[in-house]
Formats: sequence, structure tokens, C-alpha cells
Amino acid sequence: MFEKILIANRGEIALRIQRACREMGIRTVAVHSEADADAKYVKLADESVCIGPAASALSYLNVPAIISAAELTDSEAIHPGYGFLSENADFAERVESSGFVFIGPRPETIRLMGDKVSAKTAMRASHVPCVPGSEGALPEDPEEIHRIAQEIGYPIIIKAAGGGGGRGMRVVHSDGALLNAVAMTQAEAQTAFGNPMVYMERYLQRPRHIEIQVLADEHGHAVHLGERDCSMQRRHQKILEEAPAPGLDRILRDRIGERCAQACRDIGYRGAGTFEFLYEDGEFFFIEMNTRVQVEHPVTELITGIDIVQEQIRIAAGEPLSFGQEDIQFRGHAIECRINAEHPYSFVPSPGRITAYHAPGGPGIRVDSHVYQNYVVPPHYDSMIGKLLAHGATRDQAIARMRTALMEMVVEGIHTNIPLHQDLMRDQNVLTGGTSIHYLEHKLTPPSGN
Ligand code: MV4
Repeated sequence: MFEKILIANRGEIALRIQRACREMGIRTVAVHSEADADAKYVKLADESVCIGPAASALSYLNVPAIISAAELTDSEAIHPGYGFLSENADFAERVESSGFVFIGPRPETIRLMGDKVSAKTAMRASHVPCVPGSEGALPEDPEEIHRIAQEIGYPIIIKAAGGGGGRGMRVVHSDGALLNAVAMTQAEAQTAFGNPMVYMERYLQRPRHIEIQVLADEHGHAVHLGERDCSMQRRHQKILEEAPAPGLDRILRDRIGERCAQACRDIGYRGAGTFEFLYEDGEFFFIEMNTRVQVEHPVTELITGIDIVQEQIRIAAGEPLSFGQEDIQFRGHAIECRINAEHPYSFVPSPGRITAYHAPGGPGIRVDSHVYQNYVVPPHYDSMIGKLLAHGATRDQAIARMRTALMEMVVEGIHTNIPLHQDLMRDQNVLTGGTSIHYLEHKLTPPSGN
């Protein structure tokens, strides 16, 4: 096992990784920007290195500075967390060529999944069900493009191969709008991702967003840890996640989960990963794969009892998975509320000093947060200040525990979205479960006129 790991991230996930390391007897190195110099998790790390000014481009995305910090501190491995450099294949390559272990998949795998066209081709080859669409990237011939769209049937969606997470997409409702939409998406893709390649899919109008968590080791073993329902989102920012997905049949979950695990074996996947699906009318459609640990990983940890970050570290150290699919049991229900420093209904960021803070507790409650009283939320990064989780024997119990926890939680001095979460935990459609990806934006849109 490693003796020392460098954590190339900030905030709650930096603390989460640090906790996993401490439990495993591994020393930690925190790297931080000037804006995070006084953060408590930086002081809690065994060592810390300042890697640049507040702006992410000059610090958390500063590859030479991070590699130098690893050399300076004699670290053996680098955990990238989520966001920042976590899905950057060039970074993973630089980490490995500098003699460190990258805690994540091989660079080639990150590259394969980073290109959404090659990701889909690989998944189709492994019999993972995909959204019906073009076989690979769109051809140049306008007639061909029209023919593919006709075959799929409108509405269709044009997506950039270099996009993902909601960037570089355009819905098209008719033949007349098709070629212009393709040209516009290509131009945007060239500018945003340096890759003009686009592909086409049938546009699903009211899907849920359900993802499957997997773990795979370097010895050909792969398991799935079930699904998470992440449909509650606004502008591609998830705000609440849960596991299992309400109303999803167990047999269907095991079948799609096993397909994902088999795909991992087929492509020689290594580490933790997430298969993203759209789910509509009882069918799963693969859209993308994420090759990092995700913000919402704790809901899966709560229902399986498996520490996903520790497993990432063990896999990176070359250990075989210590359990098989038959050892994994799903117990109860877990919900995660992302607590953001923002106005609850306008979503305007609200950085600044937290003047009073009290974290909730009690049976089934988990808080993953790096903040505390007098902590100053910096304005330079995303607004998530922590995650509040509730686990219960049933979904109703998890919701009841979440309501109490939201009531107990105190964050003063800044605005947070806690009132929105309190509202959602009493929303009849949320209580029923199974709302689509459009539900939150629909709920927040005031009824117009008459
Ligand atoms: C789609 C779709 C409907 N049909 N693809 C947005 C994020 C990116 N990961 C894929 N996205 C979508 N792809 C087809 N064929 C609708 C979305 C989508 C969405 C997906 C997941 C979560 C939130 C979303 C919000 C808007 C659109």
C-alpha cells in the first residue's frame, strides 16, 4: 500500500479523500491555492503545498505545479477527486510518466470515454443499451445527415463528441432546421473543445437520469454497486441524488448493472466509474461514462457499506477487489442534498464568511463538508459547501430523517439552498418519486399570465 498520497483537489472532496487515507494509515499531502491557504482540511493534512493563486487555471489546473508538489513531498500517488484534472487524460499521462500512480483509470481509458462517440461505440460493442442514433460521428454529406435523422425520427439531438455534461448539444424538431443545427453545433464544438465532430441521437423527451456505479481492478474483476437517481437538477447541476432509484425493478437493476460490469471487463477498465443512462418507459439508454469519483458517491456507500474512495486507492495500489458481486447487498435507502452557498431560488452565488454553523446528526445522518464557523467561502470556485445525507430502512424513513436534519442544520452569514431542500422534502411529486430531469426547472418556473 502507498505511504503517501497527494490530493489534487479542494473542499469537501479533498477532506473526504484525506479521511479515507487516514483510516488506511496513509499520509496525505494537500495542495491548495492562495485562497484556500487557511482552510482547516489543509491544516489537517500531514503536509501542504501552495500551488498558485486563487484562479483555478493557475492552481488546481496547474499541472507542473502539482507534479512538482508530488516530487517535493515524495508522494507516491495522486488522487484527482472530481472536476479539475480528474478526467484529463494528458494529466493522468504526465502523472504516470513522472513516476507517480494516478488514482483512476489508464489515460487511454479516460481518452476513450472523453470522446463521447468512441465511448458509445465501445459500449455498443459490449451490448450496453444506447440511445438510438448515428453510428459514430455524422458524415459530411447533407443528404446522408437527412437520411440518418429520418431513420431515427424527430425530435433528434445533435451532440458534440468532445462535449458531455450538457455542453455542446442542440435539439432539432424538423428537417428544415437540421443542417443549420448541425453546422452551429460543429462550429461551437470546434471553439469549445477543438473538435468539430458531432453525432446524432433520438431526443428523449421526459427521461430520468439514472447512473450505475462500478468498481474494477487490474486483475479482470468488475462489480456494480447499483444505481443512483440523479434526475433532480437545474442547468445540468444536480442538487439531490438518491439510491436506489424509486420504483426501479431489482431484476432490471441487476441486469443493467451486470452489463456495465461486463463492459468494464471488456475494455479493461480500472478503478471507480459511473455509467450514465437516460431511463424512460422502463428502458435504459447509455449516454456517457464518467471515469472519476462522483460528488454523489456517498449515497451508494450508505446503501452498500463499501467505501468507494478506499476501494479506488486499493485498486490503484494493484490489489484485487476483496469482494465479488454476490457479496454486495443493498440495504435501505439513501438521499443526498447538495448544500450550496447560493440564494435558494435565484441560484445567485453567495460567498462570504459563515458566521454560525451547526451540522445535524442522529441515526442515519452523514455530513461531508469542509466548512465550519468563521470559514470564508471563497468566490473563486463552485458553490457547493457540503453534502447532507440521510440513510433509512425505507425511502420514507430516509426522507423523514432528511427533514429533521435540514431543520437542525444552521449555516448563517451566507445564503444557502437549504430552504429549497426543505421545500423538496415536502413536495408531493418528490414524495411519490420518479420525477424526470425537467421536474425542478418546471417547478421553479412561475405559471405565466392568465
Ligand atoms: C439527452 C437528452 C435527451 N435525449 N440525450 C444532458 C447532459 C448530457 N450528459 C446528456 N444530456 C441529455 N442528453 C438524448 N438522446 C437529455 C439530456 C439532458 C439531461 C440529461 C441528464 C440530466 C439532465 C439533463 C438535462 C437536460 C438534458
